[in-house]
Amino acid sequence: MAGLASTLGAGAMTNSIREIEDVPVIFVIGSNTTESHPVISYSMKRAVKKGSRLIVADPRKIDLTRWAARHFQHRVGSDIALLNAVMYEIIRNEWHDRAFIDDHTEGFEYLKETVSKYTPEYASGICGLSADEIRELASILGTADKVGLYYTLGITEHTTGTDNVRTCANLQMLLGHIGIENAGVNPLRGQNNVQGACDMGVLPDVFTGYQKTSDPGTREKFEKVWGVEKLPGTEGAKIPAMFDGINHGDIKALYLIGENVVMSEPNQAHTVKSLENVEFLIVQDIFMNETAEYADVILPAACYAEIEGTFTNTERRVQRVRRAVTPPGMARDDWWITGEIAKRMGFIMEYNSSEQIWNEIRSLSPSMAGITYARIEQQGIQWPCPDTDHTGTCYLYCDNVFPCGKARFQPAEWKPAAEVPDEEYPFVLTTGRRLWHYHTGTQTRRSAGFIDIFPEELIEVNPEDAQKLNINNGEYITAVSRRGKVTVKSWVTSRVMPGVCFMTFHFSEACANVLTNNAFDPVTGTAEYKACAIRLEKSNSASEPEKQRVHRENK
Ligand SMILES: Nc1nc2c(c(=O)[nH]1)N[C@H]1C(S)=C(S)[C@@H](COP(=O)(O)OP(=O)(O)OC[C@H]3O[C@@H](n4cnc5c(=O)[nH]c(N)nc54)[C@H](O)[C@@H]3O)O[C@H]1N2
Ligand SMILES: Nc1nc2c(c(=O)[nH]1)N[C@H]1C(S)=C(S)[C@@H](COP(=O)(O)OP(=O)(O)OC[C@H]3O[C@@H](n4cnc5c(=O)[nH]c(N)nc54)[C@H](O)[C@@H]3O)O[C@H]1N2
Ligand SMILES: [Mo]
Repeated sequence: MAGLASTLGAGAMTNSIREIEDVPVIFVIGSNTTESHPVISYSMKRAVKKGSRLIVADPRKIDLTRWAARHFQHRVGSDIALLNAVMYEIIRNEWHDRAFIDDHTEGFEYLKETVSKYTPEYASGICGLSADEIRELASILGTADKVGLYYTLGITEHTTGTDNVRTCANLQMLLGHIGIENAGVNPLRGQNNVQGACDMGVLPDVFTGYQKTSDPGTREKFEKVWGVEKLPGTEGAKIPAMFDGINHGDIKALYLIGENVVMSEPNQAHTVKSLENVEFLIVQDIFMNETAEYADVILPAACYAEIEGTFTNTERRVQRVRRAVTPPGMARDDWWITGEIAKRMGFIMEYNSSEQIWNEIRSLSPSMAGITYARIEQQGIQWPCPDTDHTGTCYLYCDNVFPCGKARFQPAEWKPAAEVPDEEYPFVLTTGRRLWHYHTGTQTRRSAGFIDIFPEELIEVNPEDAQKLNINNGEYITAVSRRGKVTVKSWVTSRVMPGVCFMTFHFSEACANVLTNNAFDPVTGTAEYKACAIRLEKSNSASEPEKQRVHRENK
């Protein structure tokens, strides 16, 4: 197989949510689960009440650590060093699952060789945990009956994101904790339907159901149903390549459907330059946003409560969505707008309903073939579901049948982040979310309740650092990176360790993405949102900064 990690990197939980409650050890690495995945965090808390040991590895003292038996607070960007050392210890103590490795994997010798230099002492110098702490983590994971591993963006949003994911997969393969109930490798998917979007082929190299565009047989199948000739077999561009293409004059138009890139892409100045350079920009959104300011055309879309269709959740469950309210004004379903544009460009893309589109998708995608609207009327079904008699799949790789035969270890060497602190920019900035807000705030900043609870951006600064810089809790300070600066209120807190700061991208007045680095993982194109270098300056004005770029009525 192309490697277990690449299947997992396509991003699907191998286990189901209900399986969380019955695993002896839950290992959460790089996921702020209580704030970003509150529903799943309830399953983890219930598991702890039933006797599971929750182990958290995160550079921040996130709320989940309150339920954890152990919190390993390692440095930002050091996951590969930490996990390689854990695997070194597991192999040294012979805690690895020889039978599973012999029968179902390949490349174990290569893994063993790669991790051989990651002694706990060596890794300690990189990740900041003591060698004993690393041995303790290895012993907890290595001697457990089953470990369920859960990760999110703390693992993926690095220039080494793919290698980080592979390393998580290597660990679970080494322990034989894959292809069985409860244990596995589980990326918690972020948006309500990001799993569905990927399943629908909203990636540069696949059709629906992860069928490769490079495969001539697959292309022929789609060409027949769509009545077209010669669908391209080449890969489309990922976001960094799109912006580069615009800036080099190769890409003339950009069509954004539900992406507020000015706020959500790294290095805002670079994003804005790209939007200014593109000849034609279409923004299709449910609200006016920062990105739409640059648009030539704005197309109003209907939102989740105004449409019929399906969303696929993090455990691969395809669920029905029903229209609860009528869309306002000229807002239309996203699929309808796209179809109309296709029509005006000369291709008849005539669909009458979401169900009709879904039936075409399932006729072309074996993994979803058995999921009909009638069958998910009451409860969703988890793909793979190959036919209408199949009840769906709770956990993947059951009986150790992997997509292309054996699971391959893909060991990786630790590499530092693209930008690390130095004298001029001595702090690591890592970024993410708060419970009370959603991404670029277009939705949550319209809710009075959320604004009351969490009205503005806060930068987390460790008390030791604050004392050295004479920063008081609640004081407005300036955070500066090589790409820009923002004025932001400080939150002096030991949630972050010394040398680390944390911000979100929820507030346009002080958006972390003014500061973040647009270096990206070469395989996925995902940016290094989780690590850049900044410095903190006392702000000249002691008062609240003037609000910039607030386009919202906040009703
Ligand atoms: N309330 C709320 N919930 C959301 C969202 C939202 O905007 N608001 N967005 C949704 C979306 S799309 C997504 S993708 C998910 C994201 O879900 P998460 O990834 O859980 O959310 P983040 O806040 O990005 O948290 C990442 C975690 O990684 C840690 N971290 C930072 N650097 C490192 C590192 O180098 N190594 C490790 N191991 N950990 C590190 C951070 O301290 C943090 O705890 O959340 C989803 N849920
Ligand atoms: N610094 C930093 N930046 C990050 C991240 C991070 O951790 N740190 N995380 C990244 C991640 S994981 C994600 S997922 C992105 C999110 O980045 P975005 O997707 O750009 O953020 P959203 O605020 O969710 O913006 C989505 C837009 O879609 C609109 N919208 C909502 N529903 C619909 C709909 O049904 N139809 C249409 N047409 N529009 C709709 C909203 O109004 C909004 O303008 O941010 C990324 N950026
Ligand atoms: Mo996301």
